Order: sequence, then structure tokens, then C-alpha cells
Amino acid sequence: MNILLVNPPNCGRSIPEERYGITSIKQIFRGEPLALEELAGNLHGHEIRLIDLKADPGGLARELQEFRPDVAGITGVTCEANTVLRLAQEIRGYGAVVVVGGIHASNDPEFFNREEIDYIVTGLGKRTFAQLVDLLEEGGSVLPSGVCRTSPGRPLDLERRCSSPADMVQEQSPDYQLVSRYREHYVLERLGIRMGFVASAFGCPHSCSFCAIRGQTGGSYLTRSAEAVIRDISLLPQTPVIRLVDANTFGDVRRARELADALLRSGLAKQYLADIRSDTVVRHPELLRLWKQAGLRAVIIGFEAIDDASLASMQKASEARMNTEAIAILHDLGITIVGDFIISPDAEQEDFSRLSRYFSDNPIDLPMITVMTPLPGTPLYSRQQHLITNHDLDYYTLTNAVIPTRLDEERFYTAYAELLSQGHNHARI
Ligand code: B12
Ligand code: SF4
Repeated sequence: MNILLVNPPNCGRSIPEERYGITSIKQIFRGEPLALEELAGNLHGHEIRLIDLKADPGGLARELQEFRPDVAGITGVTCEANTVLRLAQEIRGYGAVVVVGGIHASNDPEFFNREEIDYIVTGLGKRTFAQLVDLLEEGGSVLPSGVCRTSPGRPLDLERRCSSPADMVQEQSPDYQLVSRYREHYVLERLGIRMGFVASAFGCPHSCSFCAIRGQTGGSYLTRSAEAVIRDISLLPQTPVIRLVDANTFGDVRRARELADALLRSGLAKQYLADIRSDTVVRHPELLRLWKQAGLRAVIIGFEAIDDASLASMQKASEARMNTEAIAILHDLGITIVGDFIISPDAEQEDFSRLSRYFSDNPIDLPMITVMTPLPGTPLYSRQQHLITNHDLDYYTLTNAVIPTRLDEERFYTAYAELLSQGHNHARI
């Protein structure tokens, strides 16, 4: 069969830009569509193409005319969900069976219960997508668990499940060749250095109330073997920087230590970017020292807030003191810190000022600030659903307030833009 895998274009709308002409908040991100490369790595005996509309926004019609896919698989995050529907409609016009998966499909599958979509896949899809493709080719009526046929007008008949180690299909590497024509596009912003993506773990052992990651695995935390991780890194020889795209690379400390040892032994002279929690840094500074030796260049840490009450309200299971201690430890080790902070739509001017002072007092190399967003499928969404005034998912980029701001809205976005600009003044990665 001809199978086309589709990565949506950069999308999402910006309230500060549209209403107040503030253009500095909306961001463009770059990186390879590893989810689709993973799916492709487990498809055998088919003709497969991958179109990355983030790198080639106008390329879909040409690809559809040339390739005439029998099946199309589309991925997407929440702010891409409306775009996924538009893409599905266009692809359907060519007669392909349309399958949608990814983080939004996993967290809010009913959203995709529409005419233009045939199947929805939730959770890790590497194994189930291959099973679905087999079923479409050979016939049969029993869908794999985690896959459902759409039924517009009626609730989906979907069995919710936790992904298991078998769903990672570790023995098959991602098909990185499928994006070779886009490789130049996948660079580390600011430095222009090529960056490749490798997965070493899925899900997270924690359950912060705002976080969408639970949908990725249905709640389990799954780690890949060091051999599989090193094999995948070796498939990216021209790529000096590897982003481990895990939600939490260090969720199992023993395994993280084994992986660092294996990276050291491998002789791969790469630099790594990885996600870690601040409490892990504070409890295991020796682990970070080891990872620094193995090539850890930068960590991405969800600090989220600078006071205990806010952290508790997010079920972050951490303390503000851990954040400052982690910053000091990482700074001493010479590991670059990309720090995520969340600003609530409820914020007052003093909250912006306090965060500004925090950035002046603590050496965070690149602060990333998002607006607290009740993403469908999260506990925060259940709690704040009644407060939401903007239901258009195009705005769910984490840089818009979808519930009313306490401050005058223009003042809120002006303070937000000022804070971002302060944080990015001396940014490095
Ligand atoms: C790499 C990454 C990116 C890359 C994406 C590369 C690409 N696709 O082009 C870049 C840098 C471009 C990016 C951008 C953004 N991202 Co991002 N990103 C990630 C990250 C770190 C890893 C994703 C990944 O590659 N995982 C590895 C793959 C193998 O796993 P996977 O994606 O889950 O795929 C598996 C299953 O989901 C499923 N599956 C996935 N797609 C499909 C499709 C089909 C057909 C099937 C059958 C199955 C299937 O099978 C896959 C294999 O098992 C995640 C966090 C995380 N750890 O997952 C955030 C994450 C996905 N991003 C997120 C967000 C919010 C964004 C942005 C809005 C920016 C921002 N503010 O952070 C933008 C959106 C882009 C835009 N403006 O249009 C959120 C999404 C939350 C949500 N519900 O929307 C996440 C979860 C992080 C977070 N903060 O919580 N991102
Ligand atoms: S620790 Fe990070 S990845 Fe894990 S649930 Fe919390 S925010 Fe999500």
C-alpha cells in the first residue's frame, strides 16, 4: 500500500498579535517529526512517504497528486487539531483512509470523531498503526486495542489503555531517511547547529495537573534499552546535538545512570539536551555530573513556579527551594538550563515583577514562559472547564490566555512580552 505520513505545518493563533500588535510572543519551533519516523520504522512491505509541512508548508497537494496514498496518518498537538481536520478533508478528497494519532488524539479523541477521519489511534502508535495497516490490507474486523473507527454523531467505542513496553517496538529503529530532504531545516535555533531527535523514554511517573503527557502512554512510564537508544543516535552521524525528546529522561534514576554509562562507553561524541525535574537534580547531583561527562549540554526543567503554594496547586510534587538549589547545582556543573515557567491568567503585575526578579537573581540560561492553559484531557481542564471563554484550539499554543485575565488583557500581554524579552536578553543554549 502507499502510506503517506503527514506532519502539520506550524500553526496556532496569537491573541497578543491579533489584538495588540505584540509579535514577540508567538514562536516558531523546529524539529523532526519523530513520531511519524517511529511509525514508519515499523511498517514493512509498503511504499512510505513522509511530508513535513512545517518544513514545506505548501507541499501537500503535490504529494497527494504524485503519490496517491491508500492510507494517510496525521499527527498533531492540540493547537494543530483544527489544522489536522483541514488536512484530513483535503486528503480524503484523494480517496485515502485517514488515521489520526498523537497527543491531542490521545487526550481528546472525541474531537476527531468527524466525517473526514476514519480511525483514531490513542497512546503509543508504533505497534498499533502497523496492526491497523495490516488489517486494512488483509481485511478483518477486530481492531487493535487503542484504535477506534470514528462514529460521527455517536460516542466513540474506544477502549482506554496504558501503553506497554511492547508498544515501543524497540527492535525497530525510526526511519530517519524519510526526512533526509528536510534535514537542513532541523537546526538548534540561535546556533544554527543541526539537531536530531531520539526517544529514550515515554510518559512520566508524575502527574502534574496541567500536563498533557499522561495521554502519551495512558499513565505508564516506559524506558527504552540503552542499546536501542545508542543504535538510534548512531543513525544520525551528521548530527552533533541530540535532543532526547522524552517528557522525563531521568524518571528512573538507576536506568538514567545505566544510560549515561552506556553513552560514555559508546564513544559517540555527541551533545545532549534532555528533560529533568528539579527535585531529581537536587537528590542526585552525582547523576548530573556523570551525564555531563557523557555529553549533556543542556537540560530542560519544568520549574513552573517560584512559590510552594503555586507548585502545590499544580500537583507538581516539588518545592520552590528545589528549583533554586537545582539551578545552582547545574550552573556549577556548567550544564545549560532551559527553564519552563507558567504564568497564570490570574497573574497580577506583582507576579510578573517577582518572576522578573527571580530571573535576575538566578542564572537560568533560557527561560521559557507559557500561559497556564487547560489542555483538553488534563486534570486542569476538568477543574477549569467552566472558566474557559476561548474554545478555539488554534489558540491553545500555551502563549494565549483562554480563560479571562485578571489584569487588563493588553496589560497582561505587555507584561508577558516584557518578561520574555528580559529572559531572552542573554539567552544561550
Ligand atoms: C519534539 C516536540 C516538538 C517538536 C515537534 C516536531 C514535529 N512534530 O514537527 C517541535 C519543537 C516542532 C514542537 C512544537 C510545539 N510543541 Co511540542 N513537543 C515535542 C516533545 C518534546 C516530543 C514529541 C516527540 O517527538 N515525542 C517522541 C514521539 C515518538 O512520541 P509521540 O509524539 O508521543 O508519538 C507517539 C504517539 O503519540 C503516537 N502518535 C503520534 N502521532 C501519531 C500519528 C498517527 C497517525 C498514529 C497512528 C500514532 C501517532 O505514536 C507515536 C509513536 O509511538 C513533546 C513532549 C514529549 N515528551 O512528548 C512536546 C509536546 C508534544 N509539544 C507541545 C507543545 C505545546 C508544542 C507547541 C505548541 C510549542 C510549545 N509552546 O511548547 C509547538 C506546536 C507546534 C506549532 N506551533 O504548530 C506539548 C503538547 C501539548 C498539547 N496537548 O498540545 C507537548 C506534549 C509538551 C508539553 N509542553 O506538554 N514540539
Ligand atoms: S514532571 Fe513534567 S512531564 Fe512529568 S507530569 Fe509533571 S510536567 Fe509532565
